[in-house]
Amino acid sequence: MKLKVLLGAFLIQLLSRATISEVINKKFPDNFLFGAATAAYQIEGAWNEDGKGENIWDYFTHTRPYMIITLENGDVACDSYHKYLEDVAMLKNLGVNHYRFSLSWSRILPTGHVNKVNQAGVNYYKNLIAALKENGIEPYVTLYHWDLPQPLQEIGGWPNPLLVDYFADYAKLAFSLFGDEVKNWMTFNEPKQACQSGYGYGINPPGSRLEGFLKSRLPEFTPEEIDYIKGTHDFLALNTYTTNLAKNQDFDIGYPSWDSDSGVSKYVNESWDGAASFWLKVVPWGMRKLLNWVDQTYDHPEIFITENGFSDRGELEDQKRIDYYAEYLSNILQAIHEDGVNVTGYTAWSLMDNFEWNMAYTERFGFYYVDFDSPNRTRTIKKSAEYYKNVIATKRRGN
Ligand code: LGS
Repeated sequence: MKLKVLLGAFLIQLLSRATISEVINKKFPDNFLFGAATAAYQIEGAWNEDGKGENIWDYFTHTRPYMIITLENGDVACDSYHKYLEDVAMLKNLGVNHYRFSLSWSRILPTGHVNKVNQAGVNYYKNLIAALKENGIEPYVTLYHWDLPQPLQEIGGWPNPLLVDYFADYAKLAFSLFGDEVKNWMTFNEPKQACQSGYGYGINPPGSRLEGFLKSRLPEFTPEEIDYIKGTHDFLALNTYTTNLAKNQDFDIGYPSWDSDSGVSKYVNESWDGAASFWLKVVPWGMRKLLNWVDQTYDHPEIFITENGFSDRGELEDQKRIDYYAEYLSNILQAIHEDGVNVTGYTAWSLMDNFEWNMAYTERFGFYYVDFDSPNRTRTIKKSAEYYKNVIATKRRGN
């Protein structure tokens, strides 16, 4: 009996070793794209320079500083408005194929409306895009990463149906200004997160109160609208960081439920490793499971991972970040090679430490360390940048 158990354990060991080394040696497909991401409010700074209008994050952090853990804001952030050439050099050093960044709507249209274009803002993005192209880096542009022009909030914000037209006009303008150079566009970053944090928890702007509806507060699409949008996407953009377990609320074990309307409560396994962000547990197998779920639920779409990453407090020897990436990338490799999921790209969050919303500069996700105390926002390369560089160059998870 003992011998059997031992033999079993030995075989399992052999098997798992084989699988691990197989995965380590597996390559991403030749045309697989690696990139890094940021967002305008989190990095640009220059909040009121050169004609930029105020947006809801400017307004929120200035009028309710206590909503941000350190009372700080993105007024200067990484100062990328002035230092974008350094950003491009950092991207170039990583060897990324693409850079996902967002346009600040109010930098281009200070009032939110297309009748007043801020040429300095347009030039900023033209220059950034040109510098990226010169260095062989494809721009992947998000139109909306949570920073609505404040004047549009003053007419009611997103619940006002007029916003559909404002957004469409802004999007068309962006396509006409940058469309010759930019071939990959993303509409809204994490609409669910923006709705939930802005209108549900109220921790993000506009910060409305929890309203105690028992059913969905979202407007519903008409059958015509459903037909209209069907098939209009080219790929499915996926941001993912962690995994929760779900259970019937009756068996609550005390972990806070984030979805109390649904009767299901979420929890995590306390043995999972954590990051600096309280919600971020390291659950690499969750990546493979999620990719398979999306693949099956949405009829085998092209999936482009637009965010994935790990936070710490700012270590330069950031081994935990490296381990996170290695394990998550392994699971993507398995989803591609073993499960046939059509994942075509991966975008790490983030190029550099930046303004992490309510957590300000206390949670750092970057490949580059940013010194937010230095007036020129000095950037320093971290060990994980060297790791990612190698992943990109070899198309293997390495480590
Ligand atoms: O910086 C953001 C990253 C970091 O973690 C990025 O701007 C967002 O697009 C994205 O949401 N990011 C992110 N997401 C994790 C969200 C977890 C929220 C948990 C909230 C509990 C109250």
